[in-house]
Amino acid sequence: MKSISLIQFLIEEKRAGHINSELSLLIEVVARACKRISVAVAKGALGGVLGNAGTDNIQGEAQKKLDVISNEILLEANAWGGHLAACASEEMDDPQPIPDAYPKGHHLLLFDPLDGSSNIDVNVSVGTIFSVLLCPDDIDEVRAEHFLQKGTEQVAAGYVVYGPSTLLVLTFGHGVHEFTLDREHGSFVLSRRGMTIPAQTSEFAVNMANQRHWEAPMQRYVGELQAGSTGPRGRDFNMRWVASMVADVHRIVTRGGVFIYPLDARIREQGGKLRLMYEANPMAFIVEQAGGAATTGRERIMGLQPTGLHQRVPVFLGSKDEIEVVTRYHLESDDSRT
Ligand code: FBP
Repeated sequence: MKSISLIQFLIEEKRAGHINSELSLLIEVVARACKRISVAVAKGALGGVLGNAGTDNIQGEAQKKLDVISNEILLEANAWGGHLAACASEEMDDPQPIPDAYPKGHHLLLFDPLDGSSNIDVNVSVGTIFSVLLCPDDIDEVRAEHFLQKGTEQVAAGYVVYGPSTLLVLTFGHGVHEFTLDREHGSFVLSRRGMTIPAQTSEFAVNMANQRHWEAPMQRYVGELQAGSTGPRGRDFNMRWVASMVADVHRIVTRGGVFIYPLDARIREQGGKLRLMYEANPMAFIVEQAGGAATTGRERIMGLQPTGLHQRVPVFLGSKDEIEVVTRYHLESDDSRT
């Protein structure tokens, strides 16, 4: 395959009318920032970037040094480009306006600067997840409420995996495409065009340690997967859990599977573990664009009306047939209780 750089691909997408110049520039800037994060992650202990930063984020989670460094790299890179009205991050309580010194654009950017924090210090793949929305017209000051748009309003979404190789996976609503960072030339090169998720799968990803806290339909679903060929599903299933959403989802976008972070008794009050605006929605957009499905166990994730910038939701995503089964089990269980 003739090598196509990310820049070339963005020009093609512009010519096809899928994106405009401002969105193209935005993606270029985010990709460049992620190249810098990739260098910082790869340095590890030699760069003094491992361990805790000694501060907590709005969710009361201890911030890792790389959480803070990645957040700053993305903020700095996106401040002066003129393609953004504001951005919001897992690591910041409130949206970050574009400094008055710089021109403002028409897009809103949300990101989880470093996903998979529990894996940073043990050299397991981590990543960056981002979502792009349009900023409502005629507003003087961008506030959190302007970001609270349904996932179906996203104009772009992507993630970067910092693993053995650094990969950028992207959608503008016209399929899902993967780019690999060519470290020698310092540029992202198209490595897979039009990725698709098989409807059927025998692979599931969930943190089994939380099983005793799960709802009944979730117990039923995973119990049947574990029973395999001796149970009602009549075939065997295998399990994987990296505990970095980007790595687990990338495996699914590459070869199929289901990823589940359900509601459980420990996290019922907060509504789930993963965040809707910069984890669930961008991953749901990518998975749906690759032919998969993404629900809360009950509703389509991208159809949810957000109520808060750091809102959490249950996440069930991946191969369509399995998401259909586990969602049906939850709805049947709800019906049986009414
Ligand atoms: P952050 O690291 O960005 O907070 O993301 C949450 C996350 O690490 C996901 O990447 C991952 O899927 C999940 O939490 C792992 O949860 P657990 O520690 O329960 O296995």
